[in-house]
Amino acid sequence: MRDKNRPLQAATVNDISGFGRCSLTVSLPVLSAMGVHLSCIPTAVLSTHTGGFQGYTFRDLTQDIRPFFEHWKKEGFEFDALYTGYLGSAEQIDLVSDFLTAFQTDTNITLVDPVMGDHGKLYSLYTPEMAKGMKRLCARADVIVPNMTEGAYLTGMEFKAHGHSEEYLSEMCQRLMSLGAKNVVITGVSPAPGLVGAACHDGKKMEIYAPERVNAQYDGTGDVFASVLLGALLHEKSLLSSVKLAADFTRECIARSLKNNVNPHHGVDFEMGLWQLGKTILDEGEI
Ligand code: PXL
Repeated sequence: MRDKNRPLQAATVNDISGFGRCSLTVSLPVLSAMGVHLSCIPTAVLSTHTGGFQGYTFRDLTQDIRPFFEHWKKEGFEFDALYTGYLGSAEQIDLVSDFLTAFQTDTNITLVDPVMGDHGKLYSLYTPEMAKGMKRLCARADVIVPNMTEGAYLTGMEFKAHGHSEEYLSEMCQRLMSLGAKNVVITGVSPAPGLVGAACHDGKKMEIYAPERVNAQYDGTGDVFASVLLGALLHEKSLLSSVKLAADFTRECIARSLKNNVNPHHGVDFEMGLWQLGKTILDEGEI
């Protein structure tokens, strides 16, 4: 049992994209606001994320990943959750698998966000070999959080941007769980025109939460969603409550960004929502 007086602790493996709110520049503030001490293994340092800018720099940190977590192991650090995000090469995926082996316990949560692509396409630096490695990483997860594009790639199913029937979503959840993931949360689910949200499956049943869509597309929303989801799960909320909190928070951020005319490649305006998010979760209020 965790000593309730010590802060929740999580470790994440993700890149740091200097500009354009995504990966570490999202997960750190979001999880901090939710009362989680987040430790980071940066996989790469980029000047911007890769989705929408030309000429970005990319400093690969693959060689640092093992020394980082071996040092942590020697120090005896323990984590209530392990969270993996954007990975830049097949080699990184294998290293992250070793990181999970080193820190997984019977009680901690492993959340794998199989960051591979969006809008029906793989990200520019993604290779088929990496997609294969990502399947193996998903097998090690308590929770995976693919979007519709990633769900389609991981299962071999047809990508559909909208019109997701219960049968289609249920088939995708089943196939994702057959990779080995215990719980599945698929984002970007649109069961009817004008609605968007997520489908979640805990191995027993599937539930869909799809509120009214805000008509805009922003980069980095997958990282906002996954970070809030993990924060809520760490606070022992149910899978469905956590999905609702993550979907509602992400939706509010998109609405605020649209209202403030934020460039979609700059990521969402989440900063102004953090205090309310922290209050909701730390007050132990109904969510
Ligand atoms: O938000 C996903 C993401 C994370 N990291 C990098 C990316 C992207 C999406 O484009 O390019 C570097």
